Amino acid sequence: MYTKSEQLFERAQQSIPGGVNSPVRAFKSVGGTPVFMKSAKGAYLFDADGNRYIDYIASWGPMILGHAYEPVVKAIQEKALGSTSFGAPTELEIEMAELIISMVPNVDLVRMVSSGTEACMSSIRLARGYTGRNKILKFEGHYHGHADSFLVKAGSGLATFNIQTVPGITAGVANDTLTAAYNDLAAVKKIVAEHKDEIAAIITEPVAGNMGCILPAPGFLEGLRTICDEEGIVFILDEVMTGFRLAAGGAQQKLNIKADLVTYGKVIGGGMPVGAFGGKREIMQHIAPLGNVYQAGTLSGNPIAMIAGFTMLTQLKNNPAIYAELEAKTIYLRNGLDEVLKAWGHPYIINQFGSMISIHFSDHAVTDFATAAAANNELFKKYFHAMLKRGIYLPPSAFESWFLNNALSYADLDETISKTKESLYETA
Ligand code: HOZ
Repeated sequence: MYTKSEQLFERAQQSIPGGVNSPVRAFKSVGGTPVFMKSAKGAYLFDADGNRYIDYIASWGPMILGHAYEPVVKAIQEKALGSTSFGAPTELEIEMAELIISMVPNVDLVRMVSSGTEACMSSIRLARGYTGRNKILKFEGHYHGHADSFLVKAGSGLATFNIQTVPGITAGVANDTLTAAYNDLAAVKKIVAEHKDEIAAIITEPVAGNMGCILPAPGFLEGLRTICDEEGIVFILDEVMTGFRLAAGGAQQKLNIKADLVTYGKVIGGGMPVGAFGGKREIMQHIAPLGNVYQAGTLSGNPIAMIAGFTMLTQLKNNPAIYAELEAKTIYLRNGLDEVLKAWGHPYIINQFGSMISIHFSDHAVTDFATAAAANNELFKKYFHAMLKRGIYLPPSAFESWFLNNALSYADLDETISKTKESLYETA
């Protein structure tokens, strides 16, 4: 007897590569059939078979207030009556830019795009155009979308599927991407010294979320900031996951760190396909039509995406208590998981920052890609499936962070903790 998800996956594979439109969804690394979703409300996902799951991916970040959040849904419905796209400027785009600038430190100008990939891709083009240099430095296990330059030693799906080299990326592009281990400031200094006046940008996730959740070591981000200042390198913070999630002003606010350019993604659209990059006027004014660094898009500033994002960001700006509530819930979950994992007696590490958290089955601290990859990810697969069958939807990879949403109740968290206990004893 096949489930509806199994039937849909079988059918999907006839017309969609691998049956999915983004690789991590295929469950390839954890095995089994991806669950096909039908709807979601608040903290719960409902699949095609009618099963309910407590959701810990929140559409990979954006559903901070829970799914189908009523003010956002209503705003989209009303806006759609006035057309879904113009390809011409609207007042709403100005309101959105003004709102972002009012919430985020260090942003004088902001350009809307349609995804985090576009935002990161455009930010490094801008950094190259601004500095006249070609190389960028990124960190192993970080994922900045799927633009060519970023697919060198990347996290997320590439780590999940152990893709070391991506066919289609030219040697020239790969040579212009330098990499260092996250949290290794000495390695960064060495690379920068070896490539004096060649590096246009250092780009980093402030809190890594594409190899599980990994925190910046004390002084690491500050050290990068200093190196960039000394060497004339553009410091880019990829806040696709952390922006508007860790605080209204993102990681910049929460960690008191200043970027030259900052990139945003899905969160900024309340779940609609949106991204943005922004920063200092001195750099941003090189973007066309002010400058010659070209970047464009018919759907940039799309009215439906803008109203969804504007409505959600307004809620976040007006209710800063949400961040304390979310963090308190995440700490409650961490403490509960810690208790059951400790009693279980096998090695584990919980990394948590704000409303991002993940478990690595490891006996040593997980601080970078090498330590994340050395964890017992076979055990993670078993844990994932044991949780899934108990109605808890975790990221289908140990190389992804979990994201909490504020619709989660303490009863949901208790259920997650008790089901973790059952799952652990079932898996090992
Ligand atoms: N890149 C996303 C997580 N880091 C996964 C996107 C998806 O598969 O939907």
